[in-house]
Amino acid sequence: MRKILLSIAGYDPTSGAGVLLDLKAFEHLGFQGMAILTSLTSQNTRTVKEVHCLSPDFLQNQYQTLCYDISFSGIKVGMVGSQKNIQVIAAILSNNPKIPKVIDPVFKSSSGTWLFEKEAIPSYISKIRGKASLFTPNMEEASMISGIKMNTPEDMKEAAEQIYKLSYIPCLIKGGDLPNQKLDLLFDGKKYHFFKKEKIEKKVHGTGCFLSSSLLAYLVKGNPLEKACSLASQLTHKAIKAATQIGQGQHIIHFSI
Ligand code: PXL
Repeated sequence: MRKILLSIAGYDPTSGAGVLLDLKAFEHLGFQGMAILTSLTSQNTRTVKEVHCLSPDFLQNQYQTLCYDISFSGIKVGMVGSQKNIQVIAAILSNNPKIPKVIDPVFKSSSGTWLFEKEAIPSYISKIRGKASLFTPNMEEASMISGIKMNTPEDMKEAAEQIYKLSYIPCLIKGGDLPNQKLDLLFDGKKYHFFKKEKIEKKVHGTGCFLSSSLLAYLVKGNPLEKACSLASQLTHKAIKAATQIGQGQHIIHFSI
């Protein structure tokens, strides 16, 4: 029987991000994907028009109903939508201490719309403290959490260390667009590991969702953290190269990769 991975995230009707993309990544790597929703969005490949957050009670209800029947081998958290949902998500993470869990913070869409309350970021971090295997902010999110602007690999190290101190979760700062190079940085609480990346001049939606979902899948397959990051980073690179412009806005990841 295929192992089951759970995504707790938002709905993007283009399938370019959120639960629809997470499920595709899980299935691509040989898992059965399931999802419970924090929020619905009205969007196309150009812009996010509206966000509708689902209530914490309904989020809890979706989880309870599903977990009464199903056992999960891994959990990924994406768009939380509203600070009201964090308490429920933190309890779900605590209820599953033994399985890999990846948290991908989603504060803003790639087209620039806020998808979370900015002032609630410190409370978000404190509520998830120590509750996951990996935390995967992009450069902008890492800056918002740590208060550190990053221009060099040393700045990235400082930010990752600060985020680890606040969250007590190993941290992968992804999409590190520095002046002369592109790097991801993993800090596991002790060691730093940089992953060098080739720059691709393409605006692709949902790369963070895809990276964090594939990372969860690689962790559940039994890979150690550094290896899982490297494999997920390679697959995401391939997915970005293959992404196409289906509408008039950002490119979308699909699975002819
Ligand atoms: O890419 C971040 C993201 C994640 N999840 C959902 C989204 C977006 C961006 O628009 O809509 C549901």
